[in-house]
Amino acid sequence: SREVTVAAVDLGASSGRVVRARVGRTAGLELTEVHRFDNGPVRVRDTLHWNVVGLHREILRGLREAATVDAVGIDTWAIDHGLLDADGALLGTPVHHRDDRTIGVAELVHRTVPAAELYARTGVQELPFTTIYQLVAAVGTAQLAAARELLLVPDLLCYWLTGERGAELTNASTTGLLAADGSGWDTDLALRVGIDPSLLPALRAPGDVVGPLTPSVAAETGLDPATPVLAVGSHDTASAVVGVPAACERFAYVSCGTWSLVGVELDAPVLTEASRAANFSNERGVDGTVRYLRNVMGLWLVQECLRAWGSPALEPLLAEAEAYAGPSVVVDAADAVFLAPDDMPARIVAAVAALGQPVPDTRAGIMRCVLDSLALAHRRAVREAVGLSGREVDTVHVVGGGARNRLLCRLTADACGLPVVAGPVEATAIGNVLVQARALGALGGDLPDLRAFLAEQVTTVRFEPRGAGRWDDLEAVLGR
Ligand code: ADP
Ligand code: LRH
Repeated sequence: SREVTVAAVDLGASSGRVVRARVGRTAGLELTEVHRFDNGPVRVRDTLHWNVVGLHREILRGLREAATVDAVGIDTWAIDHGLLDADGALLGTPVHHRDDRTIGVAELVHRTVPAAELYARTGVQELPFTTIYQLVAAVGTAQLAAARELLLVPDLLCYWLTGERGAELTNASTTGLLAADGSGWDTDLALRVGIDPSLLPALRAPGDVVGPLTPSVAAETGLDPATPVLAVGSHDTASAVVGVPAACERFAYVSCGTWSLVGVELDAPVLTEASRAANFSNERGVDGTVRYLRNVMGLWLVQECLRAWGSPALEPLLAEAEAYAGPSVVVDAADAVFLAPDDMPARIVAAVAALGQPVPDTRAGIMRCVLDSLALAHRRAVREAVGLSGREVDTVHVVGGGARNRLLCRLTADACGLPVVAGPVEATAIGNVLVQARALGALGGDLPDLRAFLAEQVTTVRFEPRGAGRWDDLEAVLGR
């Protein structure tokens, strides 16, 4: 049977990697991480940016390391974007969604288009930094006035490899400007909030060919200029959900990295008022699926505590948190108060105190509070996703860097009262690879077939749930 080799570029909010994968029914799935690099916000004159040119350079390096491949696919975090001028040049440096320019913008937009109407049209949860709000925040700037096209980050990086522009569908669904049924841009909505709909490029779907490499990219990477860049689930979460090694549809997922994205996979969006009130998003998945999920603050809380403490090693701290014998205390890990960088331990302690709980006074105590809070937030999101969608689940799959955090996986199993299957850590890169391999004809079938293939190729760790009593008490602390 056919066998292919592809390069998956997977950029998370904290690190990026280029993975070379050999895939085939007989060959199986053989992954080699050929290049890895840090990523994160860069503050320039009081604005948080992404270093996209630096990321492009790392991609070129990674592709050179990957050597001969049959195709390349790129996924990154969602929502953020670059603006191109009439010549196709990037205007300014893309802004990070954690920047404060969007504070108060959602409320402003809701005066023109009420939140309930926005949800009915786009099915997107309220996040203060959704693309629509970022664009409204930029109305009146010289930059937006000069802009002729908006490219989401993976589409921008694909454009720099190929010269071809477009908007991949899974990621487009995170902008708050795509119709909830995925049928196209909601141009009326854009016009009503003062965004020129001609900024929004033609849509493409996972598996589509973006184009061959430009001659200069081919020369710099040593790749054959005919190598196609393929659209994948360019939203990292879309690729991560493809990379969940689930045996059947009765699963919830926690795509656990800088963010925890928690939910279920559905055939159609849930646009009820209860769903809106619970702040669930209907993001478009690969093959027309819906990723019905909520954003939980995720390992950002851990990352920012470590940074505040001078970057001590994570694993010894997790061991101390596991042994921690102080009282269980929690914060609401879905709360936007934790969005911005800096002073994270102080913000967590303040939130613990505000809920009338005893304040942890050691690093281990704060770390334990963060992990208990994440587990509790995972439980709430899983239970609400099940309740609101009617999709029954019997397993919670944890994928991404968080699958390496055994304490968090165990707490998540306990809190949810369901077994957790942890891994693969690189589910996102794997989902990217699988969609490319299918487009090239090395794999066939639909998502269940891809997942069945995957389940045979990866090892996972299973955590059985233990008594849920403590979690009911913690749930009561948060109220709601
Ligand atoms: P993103 O895609 O958002 O950049 P990742 O999925 O790469 O995030 O996950 C990164 C996170 O994984 C880190 O912030 C860290 O909390 C966690 N992690 C990485 N290595 C380990 C480890 N050895 N033990 C526990 N957690 C880990
Ligand atoms: C995770 C992610 C998430 C978005 C956020 C901006 O990396 O793509 O799905 O909400 O980044």
